[in-house]
Amino acid sequence: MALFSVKMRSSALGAHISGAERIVEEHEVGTVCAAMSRRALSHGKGQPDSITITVAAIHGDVMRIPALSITEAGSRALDEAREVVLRTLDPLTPHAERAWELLTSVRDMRGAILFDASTGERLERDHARGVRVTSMDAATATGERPEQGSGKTRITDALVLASKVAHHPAVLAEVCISDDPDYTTGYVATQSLGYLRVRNMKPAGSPIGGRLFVVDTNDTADLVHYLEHTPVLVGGAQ
Ligand code: PML
Repeated sequence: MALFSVKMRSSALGAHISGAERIVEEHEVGTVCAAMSRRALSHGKGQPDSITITVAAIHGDVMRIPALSITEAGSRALDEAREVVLRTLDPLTPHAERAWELLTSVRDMRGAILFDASTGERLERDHARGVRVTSMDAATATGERPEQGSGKTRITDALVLASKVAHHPAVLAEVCISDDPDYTTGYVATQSLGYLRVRNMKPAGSPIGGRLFVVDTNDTADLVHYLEHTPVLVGGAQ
């Protein structure tokens, strides 16, 4: 069965607005491209002036991994959200506060910050762009999913991405704050903790946000290659 990777990214005046990733069968390509463009045009961050959709055949194997389990932190305000994140990162890096400061000072990044656990330095080559995680989907995409719209919700997309990221042994944790001004729930994820949803990660209406991966590696190139290129299906029967 031929599988295709479908990627969308949208921008306005050169600033990133949104992105989406699917892995689908050939007969789903048209529907998914149409759904992705509709979705790009109705994003909370505003109207894009450019939408790029790329379709590429996947040659070779697709990795299948389990989804992280989802739990909720129940944080009622920004300082409680910050505490949840710092409590999770503290055992993993002596620079947890710096990680939080960094993530709450960025916006409109296409990709994620790679944050060195031991030094607190950024490892990604392009700080404005970050490292974009691509080539992934929920395993249910291939055949079992009803054909209406893209069939994806924000949480499913985030869980798929977080599961792919956490699966690499160099990644100790991920923190995500949505850069959609209308969406204030984010998450912190690790392989052992799972996907912990954290409400009130930022004030309503704020454009800040992005993703930060706390990593421990001597081989950044291998990690970036996995994040950007290895096709991964998440969940379903392994
Ligand atoms: C985004 O806006 O793409 C980030 C989504 C984070 C989802 C957090 C959640 O509700 O679980």
